[in-house]
Amino acid sequence: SAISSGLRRAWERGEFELFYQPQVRLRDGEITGAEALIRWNHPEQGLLSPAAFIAVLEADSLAIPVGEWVLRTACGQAATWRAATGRNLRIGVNVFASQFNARGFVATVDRALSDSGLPPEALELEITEKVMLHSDAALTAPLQYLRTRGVGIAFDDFGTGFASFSMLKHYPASRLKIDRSFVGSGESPHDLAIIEAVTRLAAGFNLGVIAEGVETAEQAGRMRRQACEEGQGFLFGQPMPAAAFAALLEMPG
Ligand code: G
Ligand code: G
Ligand code: MN
Ligand code: NA
Repeated sequence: SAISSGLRRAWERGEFELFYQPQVRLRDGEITGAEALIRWNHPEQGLLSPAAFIAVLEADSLAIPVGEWVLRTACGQAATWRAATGRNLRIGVNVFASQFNARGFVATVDRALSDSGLPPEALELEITEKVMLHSDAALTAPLQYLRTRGVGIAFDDFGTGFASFSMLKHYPASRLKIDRSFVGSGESPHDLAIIEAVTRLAAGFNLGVIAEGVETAEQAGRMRRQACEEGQGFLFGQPMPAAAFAALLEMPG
């Protein structure tokens, strides 16, 4: 397809770029890190969201090389920001299904860490249920190894899938990311009940919690009262180019 050959060219020409969206401690608004989000800088169409091309990347076996580039770029960027600010910033990196299921995934993560000098604790891999469902129990061991090394494992879009509990039981996590569909409309008693259940679940498993899609101060306050430590969303910042995130950290370049 057109998008398919376009993506291969984009990869060869270096048209992918990482944007960064701040993650914030709800108690005091302090930036704790960022989630890296890929964009395609299309020569004619401008910035394209991954929603439009992730499936094609997966189908064309580009997800593994592009995913490795995302990981290495994000780790390098985070190491630079940590060195420049002296702050204990974390970077969240989304993992493609085929990347996660490929042999050598753990080695790729290890190499990204050692080449960048980023401490394992500063990296959080974001894994969705969709990524997990296509994997088998054999993947528990690599994830366990990464956790043991200190790498964070966040369950992304938590609560939206059919197997959230099963994931918790079978894979090691360090944090739950409450999906924005529960956060954004949290005035409804049903959404509130889900948020309460997820934060209680997190406490029971000794995991951190972060709310996604926080758009208003009311939502941030509500999440804080529900014992959710951190938030991410348009209230704190849109996904932005690296230079803009650096400016937000009040550092040069
Ligand atoms: O940033 P945006 O809303 O356009 O992201 C759309 C979707 O693409 C989200 O589900 C997000 O998790 C996913 N995504 C964004 N960047 C990456 C990436 O670098 N790797 C993977 N695997 N998924 C990403
Ligand atoms: O699936 P994942 O959670 O990784 O997707 C992150 C996506 O959510 C990003 O592409 C980003 O554009 C989008 N996003 C981030 N914050 C907000 C928000 O406050 N509101 C909405 N509607 N979308 C958001
Ligand atoms: Mn994510
Ligand atoms: Na999400």
